[in-house]
Amino acid sequence: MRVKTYTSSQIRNVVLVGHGGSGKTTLAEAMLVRAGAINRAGSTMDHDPEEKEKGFSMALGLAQFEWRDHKINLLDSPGFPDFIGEVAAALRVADLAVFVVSAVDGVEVQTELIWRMAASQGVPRAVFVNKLDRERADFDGVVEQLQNRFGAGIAPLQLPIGTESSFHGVADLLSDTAYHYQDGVGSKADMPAELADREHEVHDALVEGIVVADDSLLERYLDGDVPGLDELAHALASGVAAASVFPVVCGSALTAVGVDRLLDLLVDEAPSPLDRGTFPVQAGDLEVEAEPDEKGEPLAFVFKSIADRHVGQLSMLKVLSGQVNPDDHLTNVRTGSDVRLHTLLSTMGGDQSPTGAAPCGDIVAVAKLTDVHTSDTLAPKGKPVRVPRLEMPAATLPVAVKAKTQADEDKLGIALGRLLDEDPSLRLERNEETRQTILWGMGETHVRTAIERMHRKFGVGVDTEDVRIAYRETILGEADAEGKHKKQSGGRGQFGVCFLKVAPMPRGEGFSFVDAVVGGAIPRQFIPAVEKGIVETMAEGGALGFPVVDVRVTCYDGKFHPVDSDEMSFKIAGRTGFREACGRANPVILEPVSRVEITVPAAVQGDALGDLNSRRGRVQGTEAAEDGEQVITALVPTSELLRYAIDLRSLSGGRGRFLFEHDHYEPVPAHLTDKILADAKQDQH
Ligand SMILES: Nc1nc2c(ncn2[C@@H]2O[C@H](COP(=O)(O)OP(=O)(O)OP(=O)(O)O)[C@@H](O)[C@H]2O)c(=O)[nH]1
Ligand SMILES: [Mg+2]
Repeated sequence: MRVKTYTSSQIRNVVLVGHGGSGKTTLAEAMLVRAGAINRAGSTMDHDPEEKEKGFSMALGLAQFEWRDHKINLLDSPGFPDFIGEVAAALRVADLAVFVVSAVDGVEVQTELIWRMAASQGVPRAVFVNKLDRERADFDGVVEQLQNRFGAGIAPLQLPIGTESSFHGVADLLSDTAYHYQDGVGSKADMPAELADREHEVHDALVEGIVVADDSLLERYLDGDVPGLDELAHALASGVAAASVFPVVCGSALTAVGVDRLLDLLVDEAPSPLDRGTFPVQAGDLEVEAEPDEKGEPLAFVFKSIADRHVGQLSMLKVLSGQVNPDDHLTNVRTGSDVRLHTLLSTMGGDQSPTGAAPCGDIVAVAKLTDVHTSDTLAPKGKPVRVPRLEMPAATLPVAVKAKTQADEDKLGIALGRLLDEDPSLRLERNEETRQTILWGMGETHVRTAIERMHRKFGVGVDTEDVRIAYRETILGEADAEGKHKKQSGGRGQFGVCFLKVAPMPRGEGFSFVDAVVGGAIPRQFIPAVEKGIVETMAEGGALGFPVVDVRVTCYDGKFHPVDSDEMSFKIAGRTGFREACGRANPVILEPVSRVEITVPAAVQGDALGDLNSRRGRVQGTEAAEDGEQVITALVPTSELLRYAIDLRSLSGGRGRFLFEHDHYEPVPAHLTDKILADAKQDQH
């Protein structure tokens, strides 16, 4: 089989991003149909059974195809906020993010958030205003919104021809050309008379927008010399690559109007991987800039791993420098192990086919790499440069997971590992205090689909349960008790008595044991047994049943029997004495309190503060941030944060985000104690 090879400048890495339901997947498939890569739209990009069933995308889809002698590596990303991790991975490897915006719904929350993510990473951007065939589609309105929100770089390159159900073409402003569509294919046509005046006006505005980005062009323009089409297109491409100009085109993914013009835009105006310039890598402790070099040594980054039903594990690589060939040996920089690549694969949704060498900038899939995970760097032996790991937004919704059966239990660890490799926006935590395994996700849908996927892909049944809070207990007062263990049964008996005094210690000090026994009331060799009994009880649970902290125990007296006393007897005496003393020393439950940093639009700050108040939060400060946002810092009991990810999303219309970490323990208010004790009892049954 002969496989066509491409140079780096013929490669375009493009991701479709935007709010859920704006038409990304439909557009991706329309592009594939138009380019002749598939025959029929409908099942290439959302090929996962879950995606088919739910009708929206949950994971990155990749389709690699040709348009006008260029290789387009097209990534389709999910718009649903729970799957933002997929967008983060795609933005790392894409050289252009095409924002798909519905002409009916306008610029929506997720579009704004992703725009901000892309901007912070300097990713070049363009906009496809979609659904112009629909009722109430408003191209001008969307352009105005784009300009208001994203600034002067927004450059509309087209105007729609016809409206709503009669929408049938696009007018290219740069070339002054109209395209009319028949069955998804555009052909040049006369500029409609009703558009001519408007077209001229917008054309001039566009030319001015482009020439200001280029000093020499601007000078000539001011001298009355209007640059030619090629020069303008060239200047536009530089602006796009520099992420300072954001072209806006339009169409309908459903009727395939404007889709081929979008493909042309990718070839003519989108940067190749070489145009993106240097990228940061870590060489030892140093961060340095590396160059995408077609002739350099190979360097590849794993941006996505997929557990595929047919081929097993698939690793998606972007070749950041050099060329990667089938059967190459590279080193996994994380582990130092040799990695043999075998066959390189080209991807069309859920299908793969063998392909040849991957030049600098290309994206390629490789099956069954041993111990290679998402975010790994592959480099030649002895060249240990490392590409920074993917940075994922914080997963803030916890759910406790538990294997359904023993057979599931045996496979759980491995399955969770593979799940996290496939989706690094999930996080796993083992809480030894509550003996729960916690899966953290971005939202309810995220964790639910992760659990479904564990079942479907790895055959592991998982139940979820409420997350238990790691309560502890301490004492507020001092008290004494006698711990006595006495047993007479047949032969040798058991006997040990200790007198204990317990007293509170400052928070975080843990435990101290004072041996104040005098006159041999307890023989020396048994005193450590008393302490051991106390330490064990502290861990197992004190008077209220929770692990005990911050207590000083003084053992000040005791009794023994020359024959019956032994270590075990004193250990048990220590346990009973300690538990009893604590019960008399005003025991209280301690709860974990987290430090939370919440970012919300200023408009909902009041609501967010009111909500924190109802969660027993104590606000530490508020501060204005960029883009009219406010950052609130607060101390909030951790038990009040378990569903905050869901509540903050609805409270802020999807715009709020937060981070939190454990800060300290403090006593639970008295009115909540009974409920916590009742819940804890329930959990034990
Ligand atoms: N009328 C019309 N409907 C469209 C167009 N593009 C997409 N749709 C419809 O909009 C709905 C959502 O389309 P998708 O392509 O799944 O949207 P998406 O952006 O991939 O959605 P997520 O994967 O959830 O982010 C589907 O019912 C499509 O048929 C269009 O240009 N015109
Ligand atoms: Mg989709």
